Amino acid sequence: PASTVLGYPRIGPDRELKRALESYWEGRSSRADLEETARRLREDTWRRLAALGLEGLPSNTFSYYDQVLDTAVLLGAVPGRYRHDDDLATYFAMARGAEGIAPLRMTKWFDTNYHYIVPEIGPDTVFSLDAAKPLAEVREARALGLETRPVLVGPVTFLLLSQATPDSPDGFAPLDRLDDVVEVYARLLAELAAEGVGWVQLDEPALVADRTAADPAAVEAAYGRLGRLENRPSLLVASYFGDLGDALPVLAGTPVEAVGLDLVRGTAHGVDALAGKTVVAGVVSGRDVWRADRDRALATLRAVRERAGRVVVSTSCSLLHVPYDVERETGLDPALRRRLAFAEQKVAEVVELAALLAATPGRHLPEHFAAQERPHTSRVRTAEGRAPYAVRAAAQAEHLKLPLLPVTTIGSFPQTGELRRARAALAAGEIGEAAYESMVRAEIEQVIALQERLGLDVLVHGEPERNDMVQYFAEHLDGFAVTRHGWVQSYGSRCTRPPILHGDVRRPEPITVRWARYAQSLTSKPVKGMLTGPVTIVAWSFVRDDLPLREVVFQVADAVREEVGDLEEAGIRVIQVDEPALRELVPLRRAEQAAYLEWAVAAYRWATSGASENTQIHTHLCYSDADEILAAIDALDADVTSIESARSRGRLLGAVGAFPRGLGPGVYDIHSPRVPGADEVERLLTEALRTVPTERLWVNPDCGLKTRSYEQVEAALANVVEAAARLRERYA
Ligand code: THG
Ligand code: ZN
Repeated sequence: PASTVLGYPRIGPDRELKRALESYWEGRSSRADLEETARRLREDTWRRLAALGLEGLPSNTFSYYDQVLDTAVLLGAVPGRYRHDDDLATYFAMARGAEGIAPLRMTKWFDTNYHYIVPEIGPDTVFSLDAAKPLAEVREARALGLETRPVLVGPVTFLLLSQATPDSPDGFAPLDRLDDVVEVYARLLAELAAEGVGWVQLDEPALVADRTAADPAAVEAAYGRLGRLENRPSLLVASYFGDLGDALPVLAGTPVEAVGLDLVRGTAHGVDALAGKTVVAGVVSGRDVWRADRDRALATLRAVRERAGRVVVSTSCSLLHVPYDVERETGLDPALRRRLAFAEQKVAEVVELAALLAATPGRHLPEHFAAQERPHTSRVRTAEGRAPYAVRAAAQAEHLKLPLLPVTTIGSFPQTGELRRARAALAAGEIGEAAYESMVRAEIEQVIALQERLGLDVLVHGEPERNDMVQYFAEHLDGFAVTRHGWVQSYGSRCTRPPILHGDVRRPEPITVRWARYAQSLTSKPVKGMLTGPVTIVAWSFVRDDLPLREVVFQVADAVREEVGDLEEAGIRVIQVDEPALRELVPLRRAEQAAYLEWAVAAYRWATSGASENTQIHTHLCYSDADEILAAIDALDADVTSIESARSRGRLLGAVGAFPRGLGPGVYDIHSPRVPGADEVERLLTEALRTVPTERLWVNPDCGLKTRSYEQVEAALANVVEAAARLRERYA
């Protein structure tokens, strides 16, 4: 085929799959209903792609939850504790947990905002082939008259993204099981060949990041073996999110027929090694929402064809990361809309480029089309640092008069369904601003009253007026546009609607001051201002590509800095600025990581260092490795850092040492419905006091409370307050 895509969104143009999943999980609909919705989504997608003229159609890009989880099921890597006689129950138990059984870990998919389920592989994991899903989809498409190319996570990436089972011996790594896993893939290829499948795509994105030296050897072992199979479909091995690096020549040396390259995030470097193979050239970005630069793409395609021989035009990665169709965004400024391309438009671009490439004779073009870098003056921002921590701590102790072991929460409270419905009703124009605002006011009053009654020390307003922690700010900043239907799957049934950052960012007026001031007017206890950091706002948006990322982030940091100032003006004495995406933007290539962290941290400090020494700056960091988190906490220089620690408490506390600032290792695991008792919390705090100085220990849950019920929250917080009071007695 002359044109293809590596993958396509599956949540549904109107999130049909989300609704079908949630309805099935809540017992409001049957398995047959869910399967019918899924079948219709697959059919609609195949028909649409065929109608757009795409020649190579992918299958098996649909998933009820996640493609890595699907691969674990395909290989029989299902830990015993999840097994049910019903295969769908087993699948969802792995993804979401079951009665008293925690789900498999979830983590982000490379540097995207998509999250995958982490398989558990041990030395004694028994692999077995369950090819039902890819085979069924090939047959389903064939019944529609369409031949498809099944897409699978490749064996090397699958094992590199897995984690060892808890009882694995030290030194064991899932990649140790490569030979056994490759044997299952060999059987799968034989079954697909028997099914008359012409091509199979094996995704190996793990090869683009810096990996241990083991990986080229693993590539050679896996694709040498699979390539030499007599009875198999043609193999396309696709990498994306960067360059294949030293894995490229290794792959070139194996008998696979085609290699997919990400020519947006990566380059055509070394493509000569692929002479004789087909290069699936990913020139249309699967990650951003901008129309492709056609001439530049064409130049790249011709250069690749000259050096490698056969070329298929493709997207740089799966289109899973972009919304479905920008034509539906009738509310967008037409001038902006013309610059945008979502999944549908990108398929059309791939088809058009394939036609152009085939039509015009290959005139030699400059190999690397000189990108028109737009001259820009990066503003110099003298981030005069804040006063040293000791000075700030003394000023804040004086100013805030907090008790020892202050109790606070992370920000969100359970959101009542009626509030979500009210927000939808407001958006649909069914209720007016006044009615909606009186609901928000009532909600804030309830949340403040609850925290007062429970005896917390630093309160939050519960964020009832906010939808998503990024979209909310984007809606109030110039330079951003928000979509109505531009949903993108983040994990399982959960989606985000990334704002589009298309121009210079400016803050026309205060964003959060009104509700913060209102909440503060209800209590004498300090209420935290809640802001999202500049790196996260940019990381979870679609970003303009005509300015360096650093410059864009600093523009947003200017806006956050102004908001901090206005909150202080309004009498807010504690302000939390969260950067959960700080690590998401860390470049995959180690060599680029230090430079990124340097400017990302500088942007955060720029956003917060305008605050007076009396103002206490908090930040919250979700679960991550202790040592990484320490470097970040230190560099961000927040006065207080709350950290999710339910799953790594020991390591984290061991690592923090004599922590130089306020620290709140979570004492309530909000991922579980279980309510911790006061004794348990007292033990956790006593243990923390072994490494965190008494006057710097904060008491807080692991993370936001929006996924819990009010009943659980009230009981848990009461126990947390009780435990802190007991320790205060003892340490007073
Ligand atoms: N917002 C954004 N990205 C995120 C998070 C977030 N990435 C990482 C982390 N949190 C996990 N991802 C999500 C994404 C979406 C949701 C929860 C966690 C979620 N979405 C609502 C839904 O699908 O029903 C819709 C929210 C909305 O109305 O915008 O709950 O928090 N950007
Ligand atoms: Zn968190």
